[in-house]
Parts: sequence; structure tokens; C-alpha cells
Amino acid sequence: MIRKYVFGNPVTTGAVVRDLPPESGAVPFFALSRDGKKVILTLALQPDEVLFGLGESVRGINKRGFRYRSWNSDVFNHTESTESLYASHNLLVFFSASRLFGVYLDDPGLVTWDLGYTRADTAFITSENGDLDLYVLEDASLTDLARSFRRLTGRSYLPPRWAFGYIQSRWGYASEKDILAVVSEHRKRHIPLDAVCMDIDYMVDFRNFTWKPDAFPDLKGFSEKLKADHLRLVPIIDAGIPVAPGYPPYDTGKEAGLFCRKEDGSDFIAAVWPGRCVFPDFLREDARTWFGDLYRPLLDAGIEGFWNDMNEPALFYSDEGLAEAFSRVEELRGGQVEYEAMWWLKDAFNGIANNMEDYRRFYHRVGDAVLRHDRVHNLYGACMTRASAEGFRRYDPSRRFLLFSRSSFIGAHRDGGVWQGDNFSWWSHLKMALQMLPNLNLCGFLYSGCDLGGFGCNVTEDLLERFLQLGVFTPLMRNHSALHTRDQEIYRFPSWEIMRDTVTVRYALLPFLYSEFMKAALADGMYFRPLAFDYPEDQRAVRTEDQVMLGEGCMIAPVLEQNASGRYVYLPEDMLMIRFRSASDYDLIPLDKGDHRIDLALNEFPLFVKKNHPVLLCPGGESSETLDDRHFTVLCRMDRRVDFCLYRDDGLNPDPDPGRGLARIALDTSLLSSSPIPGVAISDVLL
Ligand code: MIG
Repeated sequence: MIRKYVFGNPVTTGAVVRDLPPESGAVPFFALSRDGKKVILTLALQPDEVLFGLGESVRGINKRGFRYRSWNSDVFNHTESTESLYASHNLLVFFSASRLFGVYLDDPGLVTWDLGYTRADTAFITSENGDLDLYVLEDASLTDLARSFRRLTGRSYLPPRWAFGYIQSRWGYASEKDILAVVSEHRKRHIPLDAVCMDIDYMVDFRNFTWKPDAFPDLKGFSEKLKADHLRLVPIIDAGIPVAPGYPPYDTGKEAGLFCRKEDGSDFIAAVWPGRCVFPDFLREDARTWFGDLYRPLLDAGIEGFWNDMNEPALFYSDEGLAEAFSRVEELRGGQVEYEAMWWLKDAFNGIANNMEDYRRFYHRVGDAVLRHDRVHNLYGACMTRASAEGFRRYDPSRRFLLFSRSSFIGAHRDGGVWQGDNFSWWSHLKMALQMLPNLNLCGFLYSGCDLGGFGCNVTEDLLERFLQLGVFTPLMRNHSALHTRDQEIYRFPSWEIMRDTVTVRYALLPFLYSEFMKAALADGMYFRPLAFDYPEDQRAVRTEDQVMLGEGCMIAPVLEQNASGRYVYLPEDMLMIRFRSASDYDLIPLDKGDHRIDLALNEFPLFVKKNHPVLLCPGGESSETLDDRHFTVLCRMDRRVDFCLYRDDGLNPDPDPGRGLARIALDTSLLSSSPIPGVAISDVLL
């Protein structure tokens, strides 16, 4: 059951696709109060209550015990104390022995989630705007609730199948030559690879939709040449458009009046990579259409995938902010800079980026309404994603394009995936990435993954290897790193072979993982889930923070610690452990329900599988297009006949029929008699 309550005068965000009549009675579960225009929902938490949701946010899978703020932020430096990340996903599910319900705030402004922070036993949820649609969801199970929420907000984005291949990225690849070197190092060593990202260095002066003519003299020819080798280019696009008369996107956008404006009607200007920029008013349909069509030259050059960046929007500084900082400094010039003035001086420039004052300086025009940006801040990136997706659909409605964005809001899960933003080469960020994934899925973002190896800071070999072991299972499997950090491509390291072997596991599993993903997406389900969804009665499982369910029958439990030679794993039921070293080298070990210490050398990582749920391995390949997805080795711990459906399609059809494309596989218990491992069937299947 879903109930909707309307407060004030909400902005239409497009997050919800079902039109529900608003209720007139009191909101269940919560006490409601107001502070000025703020709406505050208060709830006494049950002692055993566990909270899931908030998609991209720091800390545990269970969100209880911290304060989070929905306010999309460019936070390269995030830590456990960071209240806002790049995205805002305002769904929270309350789960305890006595109740199960979810609350969703369709509110694009600042929302604070005080979940046991001010008082350990109380949740306070505050909408700063006070204008919102509030939804309360009740269902019999967590799984049902997640599905109801997806039906409310729409089906998840479907990426093309090649987007499940390994992607190499680095800020700094600046030419065909750089990219070819990356490609040839992978191909030469048989490290599978499907795509290479192009970061801002491919552009002329960081201007969107341009590319350096010297570095990419024939982009179309280049992309075709790569495609012949089953490789794709994935360029970045930023939100800002440089103020540069003569640069067509500026001229055409200016002419049509499509940029965000200040109160006085002039364009809002702030610096980002290309220098002083204007910002497309993505909330407007005409601006989205205009922007979506700007991708055409790149699409014409054969590009089939993009990543959208800086769309919180990130602002280095505004004209006003810069002027203010200088005037503060001027005031102090020549005087004594003592204790307090010193901090003041420092902060004059420190606080200049992504400044709240700047977010209050500009406006969006939607229909007749003029909305100050801070009221709708969290919608900006989502509307950019929508602009791109609509542009791709207009360009070629017959195929899927790869698209992943840094900033997002629920609703954008229909149009694209997300990467988890700038992380660091930290073990703690490896764990954080794992913990975010089930909550991102709950909020609809199935196609996601983190910067494997870490974006900022210098990675070490063991950390990259452990990141890749997580990445084997994340839909987006991309190694990405920042300019000036240590080189992070697999081939840079003496132990590249074990990393390559890890990537081969991804390719052996690719048809199976793709199938699990598509089945989840098409049925409004989740690819990653907290264990609580499968084992709601099991208190250990409900509170497990370092293991995650995958697809219908699997569970992952990556090594998250430096120098570990293994880890403890909790099995909520009897499972089969597949301990991988490579696509062709793995152990099959049936394990009983309970606690296990698992040895996992640096090159080993496990996949746990429920009984009577098969895992399919194909012989692999070096790209998603060349792998052999007809011959499989099927692995299954079983105690009855098993019927399984593998979902397959051309990987491009934008509107697949979930009922078709299912290859049926039947496993009979007679297979067990010939197996070297008691209770585990190992069978070759030809589809
Ligand atoms: O201010 O394009 O998150 O992935 O490499 C940094 C350069 C801008 C931030 C993205 C990151 C990308 C980087 N960008």
C-alpha cells in the first residue's frame, strides 16, 4: 500500500510515474511538526529497528546512527563524517520485528535525515522547503516494498550489454595515442577490455562536445577502428558551458535563453574546468532538448556511451564569490593578521567552491514558475541525465546507450546509471562502496559501481586487486584514477597477472551476471540486496554489514582489509562457495549454514551460492562481444531437480520482453552421481 501526502506547493520532479490521489488524514507512523516553513517528521525508533535506503551515502548498509543531508555535493574528500555525497536518494525503509514501512520524500531541496544522531532512539526527518510529496509505503516484505517503490518511480535503466565489460579510465588520457597504448597493453597481455573512457583532456579547452583536432584527427575513424576490435570510447560531458561567444553551444543556448539566470535576469556565471561558465537550465524541457541534441556530433562519430560529470552542479567559484573573497582579503591587507583574522582570511578562499550563497544566486524557469536553485538543487544532475537520455533516444530509438552520471536523484534511475563519485585509494572506501550498493539498488540505481582502485591518492597493488574482486560483481566495472596519482592500469603492476585473472572471472560470469541484472531490472527487483531481504527473520543476517546478496541466489563477501589472508563469512543457509582465482581455476566447497573462516590469498575471492541456484561460467573472452555465451559450465549445489532460466538478448534492444530471451536449463539430480564433489553438480551445457 502506498499513501501520498502533499505539503505546501511541491515542484514536479518527475521522480514518480504513478499518479496517486493525496490522502487527507494524518501521516501514519510519524509525528508531524513545523518550524517556519520546515516540515519535520519525528518517529521513536524501535530498539531493534534497522534502516535501509538513502542510496548514495556514507557509512553502513543500516543507516541508523548518523545524520545525513540530501544535498548533492562535489565532495572529493569524503569520509565517514561527510553528510552529503554527489546524489540524493530520499527513500528510507524502517524494518523491525513489529513493523515494516518506507518513507519517500519527493523533495528536491535540502532534506536532513537525523537517524539516531540527536537522540539515539529517535528519527527526525526535516524538509527545509516544506513543499513536498510524501509517500508512505507498507508491504508484507522488504522485497515487496522495494518492488512497490520501483513501480511508483519506474523501471530501472537498461545499459547495453557491452557496459558489463571491463572499462579502463584515467583522468589524463589526452589523445588517440594515449588510448591506443592503453588498449594495446591490455590486448597484448590478454587483459579483457570493452571500453576506454575519455576524461576532460580530450576536449578543446574543456569545452563540451569538442575534441582536440590534433589529438583526435579522425574521431569517427578512430572509434570505428576500436569497434572492429570490440572496444568502445566513453567520453565525459560536464554540466557547464563556457561563456565563449563563437562557441556554438554557448551561442545557441544564449540565443534561446536556456541558461540559469540571476534575479536581475542576467545569466548566472561560475567557473568550472573551461573557465567562466553558464549552466543549462536542465529543468526546462526546451533546454533539455537543446542539450540532448548537442551530443549528435559525438554520436555521429560512433560514440555509444557517455559519463556526465560536475552536475551537482559543482562550482569552483562565482564572479560574486570571487569578488567577495578578494574584498575580504583587501580589508586585511597591511593590517595585523591575528588569530581570528587568520582563519577568516583562509576561509575567504576555502569556502569559495560549491558555496551555498552561490546556489541561492540563480533561478530556474519551469513553465510559469521561477524557482530559486536551492529549492530544487538535487534535481539538477537528474535533469541533465534526462536531457542526455532523451537526446540518445531521439538519435536512435532502436538501441540502448551507456550513460552514467555523478549526480542523481530518484527518477534518474530510469535514464542512466551512476558511478559512486570520487573516492580515494583507501580500504575504508572499498568497504563504503560495497555498503552503498544495496541501498543504491533499493533506490532504483542498479547500474552502478565505484572507481575501482580509488580515484584520489595512490593505490597499492593489493588494494587494487581487492577492489577488482568487488568490481567483478558490480554492473559498472571501471578502473578510474585522478590526474597526478600513481598509474593505476592493471598492467602497471608486477602482479598484473593475478589482476588479469580476476578480470577473466568477470568475463566468464558476464552472461550470468547480465542475466541476473536484466531479470532484476525487468521485474522491478534488485541486483544487490542487504541480506535482510532474503533472511528477514535471521538477526545475524539482518545486521550483516560486509556481505551483500546478488541476483536470485548469490552472495558476495569481499576481502576489505589490508594484509588479510582471509575473512569470516556468515552463511544464513547452506551454500556453495566458489573460490575463484581465475575463470578456469576455482575451488568448489559446500559449506553449511553458520560462521566460517575462509582463507583467501590475495588472488582469491569467493562467491557464495544458495542451494538449487546454478551459476554459469562461459569460456570467457577478451571482450563482451567475443565471449562464447553458448557453452557453459553450470555449477550447482543441489538436492532436487533445478530449472533455471538464463536471460539473453542482443544487449541493445531498449524495450526487451522479459518473457522472451529466456534459455531454459534443467539440472537433474542424476548429475550428482558423477560429481567429484558430493552434492554439487558440474555440468557442461550448450545453449
Ligand atoms: O573536478 O574530469 O568525478 O571522475 O576524472 C574534477 C575530471 C572533475 C570529477 C570526476 C572524475 C573526473 C574528474 N572530474
